[in-house]
Formats: sequence, structure tokens, C-alpha cells
Amino acid sequence: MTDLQLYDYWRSSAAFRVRIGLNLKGLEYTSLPIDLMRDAQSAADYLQRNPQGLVPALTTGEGQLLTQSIAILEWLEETIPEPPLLPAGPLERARVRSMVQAIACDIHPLNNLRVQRYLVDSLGLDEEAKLTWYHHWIALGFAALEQQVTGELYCFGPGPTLADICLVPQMYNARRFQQDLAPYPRLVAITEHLEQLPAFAAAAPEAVVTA
Ligand SMILES: N[C@@H](CCC(=O)N[C@@H](CS)C(=O)NCC(=O)O)C(=O)O
Repeated sequence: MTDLQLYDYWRSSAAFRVRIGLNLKGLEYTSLPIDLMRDAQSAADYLQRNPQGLVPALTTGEGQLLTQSIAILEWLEETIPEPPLLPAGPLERARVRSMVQAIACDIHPLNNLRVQRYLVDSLGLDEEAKLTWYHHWIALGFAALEQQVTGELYCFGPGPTLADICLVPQMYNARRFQQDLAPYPRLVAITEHLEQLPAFAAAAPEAVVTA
């Protein structure tokens, strides 16, 4: 497979997930930065590609454009099965997907840029109230996830899975917004381990930032 192109933003949690997945699969790709701070995600040419106006999006080697980070990761998993990012058994796969969805469907959407902007620009929240909102939803999500993870080095099983790919960017985001992580020692320990792995380290915002 050649010429994978990732519509990317260095600090986007969802794009960070896909960068980790591409690295774990050992795939080269070209990063096409979409500057969220300049609203490049809302520019007409990008909206034509992704009507949701969100990053990431990935152009496949065959020129197909894929959107939604988890759909992209599942596509990667199905087209390049090695190394696997999901366990072999259906029950175990469901466990991992449950953690993936807890982060990608229940936690992350509440701290997305457009949500934060709506709170401030349309509802008039100040910075402190916005952070209170943020901390509330992250705390609720992380408290449950802390109980769900089964490993000490990985969220589940003996190697990195889609759950780990979702955890690390969400923890990065939480640190960025001064979340108190003391109540989640297992999540912290897993993240510290994962962040040392080359595929995760090379995908980190500070490793890819171009501006
Ligand atoms: N569910 C989507 C979420 C994508 C998403 O929320 N991307 C954020 C960056 S992490 C974004 O593009 N935000 C732009 C905005 O809110 O205007 C996915 O997993 O791909």
C-alpha cells in the first residue's frame, strides 16, 4: 500500500489515534495539516472532502477518502491484519471495543473544540466554567475506564490494541487541560508505558508538530 495521506492536526486527539495506528502497522504516510486554530476544517475545499468538518480523514492508496478515526483504524485492521490491534476472540474483541467506544463516543465528543467554542461563544461560559465542564465529563469517563482496564501495561491483553490507541491521546488531552489524574493510577501507569513505545512516541503531538 502506498500514498496514504492523512488530513491531520498535531494536537487533534482523533488524528493522534490514527497516527499511532499507522505507526503500529508500520505504514508510511504523508501528513496534510489542517490547522484547526485557523478553522481550516471549515474551508470549502476540506468540507467537500469531509462534510463533517473534522479531522482526521485518510486517503487510501486507491484514492478513497475515509473519515472517522475509529472507522479508519478498523479499516486498517481489516486490510493489514498484522500486527493485530484487536484480540482474536469475539468476547475479547467486544471488551476492547467497549473501551474504544467509552473514549471515542462518550468522553471525547464532550471536549471537542467545537463544543468548547459553543460553551464560550454561544452560552457565555468563562474559561473557569468551561474547564469545570471539561473536568466533570473527563472524571466521569475516566472513573469507569479505570475499572474497565484489565492490564498493567496495556488496557487489555499482552500488546497494544485499539483501546490503547484511544487512551493515550485522551490522557494527553486531559493533561493539557489540567485534569487531576490522581484518581486513575492504572490509566496513568498504562499511559506512561505506552508513551515509551516508538509507535506512540512518534505519533505524539510534540513529535509531529510543524508550526
Ligand atoms: N468522532 C470523530 C471526532 C473527530 C474530531 O472531533 N476531531 C476534532 C479534533 S480532535 C476536530 O476536527 N475538531 C474541529 C472542530 O471541532 O471544529 C473521529 O473519531 O474522527
